[in-house]
Amino acid sequence: MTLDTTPIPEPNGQFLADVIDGLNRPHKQLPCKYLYDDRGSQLFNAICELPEYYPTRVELALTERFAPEIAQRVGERANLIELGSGSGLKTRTLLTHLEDPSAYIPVDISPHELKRCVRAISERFPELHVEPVVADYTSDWSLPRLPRSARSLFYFPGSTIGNFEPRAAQTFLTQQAALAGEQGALLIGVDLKKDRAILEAAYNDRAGVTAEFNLNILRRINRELGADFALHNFRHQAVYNDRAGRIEMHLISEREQHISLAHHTIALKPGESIVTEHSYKYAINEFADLAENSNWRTRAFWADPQGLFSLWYLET
Ligand code: AVI
Repeated sequence: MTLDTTPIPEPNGQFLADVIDGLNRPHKQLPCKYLYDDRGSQLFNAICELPEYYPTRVELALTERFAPEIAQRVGERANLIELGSGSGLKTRTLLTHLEDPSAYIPVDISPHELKRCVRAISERFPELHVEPVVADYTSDWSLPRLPRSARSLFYFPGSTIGNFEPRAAQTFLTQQAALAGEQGALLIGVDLKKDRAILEAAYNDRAGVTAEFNLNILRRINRELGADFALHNFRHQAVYNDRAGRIEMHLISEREQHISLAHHTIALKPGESIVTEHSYKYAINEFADLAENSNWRTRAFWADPQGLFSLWYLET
């Protein structure tokens, strides 16, 4: 008899606990942060290029157009703290316009993404002090000792705030205000409420990239937690929930099925859904209230003429 000594990878305890918890709820759900393994991040980058997914394009145009005014408001020698590691055009546009920035501090949970970001920014701005921080910016984290600066400018683009439930959004923004301190500022991108047809098209693209991105969470659970989801038994669907003001991303079970996952069996009925993401949309007055209730003062905001997307400059 031979013993199979191939090591079985230790499943990530928190990931497993979150998946079991979510799939045992009356309305099944999975935390959207698990959409972003390497393939999920690549698919998300592809989503940002899609014709239907307007947020990236419109936010970039707003950033390019208003960067000189933003830079003037921020003033010289600010520390730029980006929540999530950017290295894309928006961050570069901002850094190009800021007057003599003291340091750039990208904060991200993925060391791999941070490395990519540091390389890209340092190549473009060789003189800039770059200080990456590996941390989950949605939980407790602290800033490293930074060069003395006139102001800390927090940067949270992409309407990622929309992926927080409203109460969690307020808690999160309040924490950032405390971290930013007295001279603190926040530049944040916020997706706006609009016609259902535009919203639903943005999350149900014709090329099927968002569907791939959504289904990939099941592939990840199979690979990392040893589950046996058959992806062809699920269908992607994104719908706008008018009352809640959010896009809801679902994986719909196409048939009755039983999934095994770490000594658990998950039963799904035909048509039953697993919610994988909420993406809240704000009216201008709703976000202004949220900011004010989170210890931020609105100094300026900008939106495109069609009212698709908004960019906000807030101070503590
Ligand atoms: C990252 N986040 C702001 C995106 C959004 O629009 O809520 C994630 C996304 N999900 C599907 N498409 C894009």
